[in-house]
Amino acid sequence: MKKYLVFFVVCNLLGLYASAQVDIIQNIDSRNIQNLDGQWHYIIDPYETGNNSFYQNKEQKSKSDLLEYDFAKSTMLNVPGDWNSQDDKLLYYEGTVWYEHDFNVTPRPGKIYFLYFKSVNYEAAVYINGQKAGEHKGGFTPFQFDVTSLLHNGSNFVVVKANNRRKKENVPTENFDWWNYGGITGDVFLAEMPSTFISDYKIQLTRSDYRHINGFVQLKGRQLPQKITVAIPEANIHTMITTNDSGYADINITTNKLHYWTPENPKLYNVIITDEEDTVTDKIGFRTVETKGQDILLNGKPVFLRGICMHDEDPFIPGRPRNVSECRMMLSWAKELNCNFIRLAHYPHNEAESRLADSMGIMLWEEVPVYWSIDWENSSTYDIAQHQLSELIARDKNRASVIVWSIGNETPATEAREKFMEALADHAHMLDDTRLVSAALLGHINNNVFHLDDPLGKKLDVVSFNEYLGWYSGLPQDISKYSFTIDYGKPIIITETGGGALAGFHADAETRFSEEFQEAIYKNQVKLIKGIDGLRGITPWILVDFQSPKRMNPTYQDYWNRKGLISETGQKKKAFYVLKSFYDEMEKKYP
Ligand code: GCB
Repeated sequence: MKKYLVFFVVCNLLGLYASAQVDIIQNIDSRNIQNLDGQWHYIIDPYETGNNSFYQNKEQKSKSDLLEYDFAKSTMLNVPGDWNSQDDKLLYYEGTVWYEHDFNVTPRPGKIYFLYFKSVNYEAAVYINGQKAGEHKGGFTPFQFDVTSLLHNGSNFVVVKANNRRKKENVPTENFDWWNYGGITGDVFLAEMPSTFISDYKIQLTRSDYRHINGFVQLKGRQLPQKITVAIPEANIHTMITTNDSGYADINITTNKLHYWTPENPKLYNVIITDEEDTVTDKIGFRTVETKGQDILLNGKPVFLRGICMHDEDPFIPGRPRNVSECRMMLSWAKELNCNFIRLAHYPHNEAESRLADSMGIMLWEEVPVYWSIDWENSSTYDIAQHQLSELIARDKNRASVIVWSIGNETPATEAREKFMEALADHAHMLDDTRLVSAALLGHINNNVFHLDDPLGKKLDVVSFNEYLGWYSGLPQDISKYSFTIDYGKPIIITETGGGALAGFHADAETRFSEEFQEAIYKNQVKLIKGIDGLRGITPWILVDFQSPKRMNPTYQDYWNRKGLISETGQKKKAFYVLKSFYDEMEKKYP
């Protein structure tokens, strides 16, 4: 066993990873923020020429000054937004792009200022007025820097070096089946916080106790300890707690006044937290999720997850969604399919999606990009995977919609991978014991039997796997010949199945990429999987066609993965209706 494996197993035993702190302000949108979104100047820098100078954002002072860059004269990109969809030169670009943006602020004495990024893919180095504010790795989760001491009164500038180059040791690694959208893909805010502020909180029901709200509040700042009130006025809850010297306080509230959050009635409560200087209001739903034998119980009642997979891509741009209405469009398509569940593959999505899912009544599977064969033996790869998981859980831990944390997708079982993934599963359980932990596993096929015996299944609350019978193995008409062996005694979710079709291309059910071929896969899959004992949900691959550099067939794909039930122009394929009628049937079985 490699040294680092021993190290992180020991660290986990000692609980050291428990202290892997993620400092992000909870519920940033509802804080006192200055929105820095808009047009930012940019410079494409494939050779990293700007490393020692661009952060200074120099201007030419005299006519003889030599300056080989000039942000003020450079063109602009919209923030938030990936760069690939905004400039033809950047469609396939992987490397460094420098961003620059001017803003005005009048810092007030006693306040603390944070520069907050919702997501920058993949590495970001951030400078304010020529001084380094900090660095971040990981393309999908939020991060912030305390910039109080870097701000000037009046005009300020921020420079961001963003780099999306794929690397073996990154998470995801070099090989993945989606577009490597680069840049500042999420909102950017300057948050003004009081000298002691509510930094973080978790307010959720305990795993199987419908009457017990559990969690914590974390204050940061100068005047600690402090008294805090937590109020849920509609449920007649007003609780007073006092933090310790580090600003931390546990929340324990017993109540029988709550209406529980369900997909059918996604009830959200205003929750108001107040300390001596700060107040934050959130909308939180209360529900329990647990497993019992092979059942998944939501508020104690067995559910069947009528799901679909989704990438975080608006097909009409095409690119990363930039606002709430684009996210709503995607979630509404899932609703039309009669889904009550979405797998947000394969990385953390735009935060708006979990907020929308809370209010639209959709349960979610959220995932980190531990995808295919990453660099299992590299300790810094483990650290970045774990950090992304911590950041995702830190961001979305108050969302009732999120019921599953997924620690990865299709990771081939080896000894090194086993240690890595087990540590990640422990980490997810340790950070949040109110949700289920899973991963999309791989099976193997022998004599028409699909075996699932990945040892990682033992660590997971729900056993999930991907299978492409009828597409990567055999043809649609062969599907009925297969059977499954899965022996964990846990609930099972099929996290991927399906096949590709070019919308509008019609032929017989044996013609690859025809809508009829895809339809036959869905018809036969639905019949086959009904026989799986313990099947408690499916999330076929995928709601909408998505861009992928790995899909190069010029006739049918043209750099689009065509396994969507809806095309990139919004056209529903025949298979959409097959899955919808299966879901209508399952809804009746699990009312
Ligand atoms: C998979 C992957 C998914 C791919 C899909 C495909 O198993 O999990 O990311 O896009 O197959 O289309 O092959």
